[in-house]
Amino acid sequence: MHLSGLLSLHTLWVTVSSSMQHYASEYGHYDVCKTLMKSDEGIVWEYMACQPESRDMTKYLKVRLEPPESTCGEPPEIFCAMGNPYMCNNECDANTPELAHPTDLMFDIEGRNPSTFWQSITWKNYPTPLHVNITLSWNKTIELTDNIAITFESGRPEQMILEKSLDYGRTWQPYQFYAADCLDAFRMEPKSVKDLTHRTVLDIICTEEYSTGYAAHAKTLSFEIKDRFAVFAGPRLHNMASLYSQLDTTKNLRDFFTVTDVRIRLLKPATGATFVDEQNLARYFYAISDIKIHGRCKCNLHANNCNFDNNKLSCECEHNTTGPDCGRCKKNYQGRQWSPGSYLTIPKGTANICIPSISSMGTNVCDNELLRCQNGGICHNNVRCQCLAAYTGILCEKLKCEKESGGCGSKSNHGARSQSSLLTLTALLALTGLFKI
Ligand SMILES: *[C@@H]1O[C@H](CO)[C@@H](O)[C@H](O)[C@H]1NC(C)=O
Ligand SMILES: *[C@@H]1O[C@H](CO)[C@@H](O)[C@H](O)[C@H]1NC(C)=O
Ligand SMILES: *[C@@H]1O[C@H](CO)[C@@H](O)[C@H](O)[C@H]1NC(C)=O
Ligand SMILES: [Ca+2]
Repeated sequence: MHLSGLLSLHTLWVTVSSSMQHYASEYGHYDVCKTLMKSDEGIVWEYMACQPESRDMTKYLKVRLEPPESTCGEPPEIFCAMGNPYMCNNECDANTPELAHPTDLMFDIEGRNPSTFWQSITWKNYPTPLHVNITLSWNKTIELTDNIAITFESGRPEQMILEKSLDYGRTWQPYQFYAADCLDAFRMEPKSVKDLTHRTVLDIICTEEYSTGYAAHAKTLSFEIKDRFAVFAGPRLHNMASLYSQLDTTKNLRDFFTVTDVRIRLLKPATGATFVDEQNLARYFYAISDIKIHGRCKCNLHANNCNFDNNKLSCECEHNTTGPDCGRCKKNYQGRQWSPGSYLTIPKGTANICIPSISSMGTNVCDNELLRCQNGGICHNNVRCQCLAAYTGILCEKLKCEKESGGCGSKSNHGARSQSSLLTLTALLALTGLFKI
């Protein structure tokens, strides 16, 4: 055996042992794109659906305020102590580091005391509403994987809308409404995320749970991603496989957790009372000490790494895909239409790799090196794809119609299709002169 054989055997062993460890601990985690496998034809790559790990996404965002001059301290101004409207001797001064409250203090490491925070101008123009938009942009499609949590040092706002964009800030949709009184603020019935079911999980709700004003012990406002996951994966998210298969088949569900930007629309500060105290307007403002957003780069299940280079996140695409989200096939790999990887079949999914363009293909039906069999099918003697149980078609390109899921359309249609693929297969076999095998 020569050196390259030894080397690939070693790689095989390392890959197999690490992936075994991996699959034993977590079911369907999709963190490797390929492993070396032993087969009848020798050692070959096996390709799998893959995704980058979930991480703290606040490190990679850009923040923008509307109006831009919403941060306090330019010129310096006096504000009242939070929770004590009669102690109005605090100063915000943008040009004195100890007294400044810039936006980056929403994303620094917390845990120290006192906490560091961004602070808005005060409501000195009452009764003109104090509206501030905080827009967080990644310039990259990301998938949220945990609750968004916003910590207010000022008392939580009485009215707020969390919004998202999926198109780099061109259009916006609400994610959730927050108000001390939903009917009054937004003409919406108050709801809790706990009321959501399979049917209503994507409903946009107004909640009163996070707007109880000045209570010093309750500072956090949440957008509950995990409770929504739990509708599919169970209360302790023990059945992620069920969530993944739902994500695979339901585009709306996938898109719901996908964003390029998030916007916090602050509409009314905490007042803690029915009436605004016009003698002490310096007690009303917004202050945020921390924002938590966890997610992963959306790479269409074609990458397990996402890099941050030149201030920009991008997927390290595998499976011969390319683009910031691995959203298309590489040049010369357009032998069939691009498609995202699939979480199915669980636990390894299907890579749906891009295959070489037709011009560079030979004439047999399939070829292990060029991997024309799809969805995990294996090329048998270059004439036939051996498909996994759930797939059919010459190249295993079709999902088998499951009786219980209602089939792939009307029976007659299906019959006609499979008959025509049989004809194609026969024709192909005759053409390549392999009919006698
Ligand atoms: C905040 O953004 C919304 C759209 O998401 C826009 O309608 C509104 O005018 C903005 N508010 C401010 C203060 O710029
Ligand atoms: C966003 O990313 C693209 C590349 O994907 C780049 O051309 C563009 O300049 C970036 N925009 C901003 C505002 O950084
Ligand atoms: C992608 O193409 C390169 C050659 O450009 C090849 O070495 C590699 O194995 C291919 N990967 C996949 C997943 O097909
Ligand atoms: Ca902080």
